[in-house]
Amino acid sequence: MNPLSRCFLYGIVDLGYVTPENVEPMTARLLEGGVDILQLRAKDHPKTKIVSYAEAMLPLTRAAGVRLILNDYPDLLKEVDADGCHVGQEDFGVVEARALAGRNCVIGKSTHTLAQAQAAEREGADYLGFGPLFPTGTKPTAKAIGLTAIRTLHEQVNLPVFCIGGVKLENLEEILRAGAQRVCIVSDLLLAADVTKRTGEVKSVLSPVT
Ligand code: TZP
Ligand code: MG
Repeated sequence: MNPLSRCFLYGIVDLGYVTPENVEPMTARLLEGGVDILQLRAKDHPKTKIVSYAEAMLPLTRAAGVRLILNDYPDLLKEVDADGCHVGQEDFGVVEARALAGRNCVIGKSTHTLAQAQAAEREGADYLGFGPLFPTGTKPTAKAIGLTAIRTLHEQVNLPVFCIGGVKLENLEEILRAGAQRVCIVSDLLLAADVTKRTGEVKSVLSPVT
């Protein structure tokens, strides 16, 4: 399994963009393009459906050696053999999420400020999301934080940090120049005419030598 330290591109199969029938083919395209870690995000979908989407994705993520992370519902890790769960500031604490998962797994946490990132590290998160950097239609209510905090964050926090929110192939170099090392991209991958190709292009900017 790809260790988190070697994960640079985080993809999300987001049911806001992907129909249930396309969960499996979209998973295949993202994996073929080279995502290093993959999340299932299905806002407002019933838990039973989330379990079935995850079960459709798991054979593919397993074969690729890529971790599958469930958004929002740590308790579902008791039902599905996914590798972890991602929680927001308004969701569960990391310790609570681990207890609900009931087994060894990866817990990621969304953060929007340096203070939240330091708190999530103290809580025992395995990785962080940091953003939204830019306004994004994928999470329209969230306030953009810009690029200025990224470098300090990496100096102060010793966890893998995935910068998220409005990250695209076209602004990736700018985000890396601001100090980002890892990114999570949703719509720029899922809405691309050729998802595999776009994912591969992003990957090669992130890790040109690997
Ligand atoms: N959390 C912060 S921004 C965001 C999430 C889930 C959405 C990012 O989506 P996109 O389409 O890559 O801007
Ligand atoms: Mg959440």
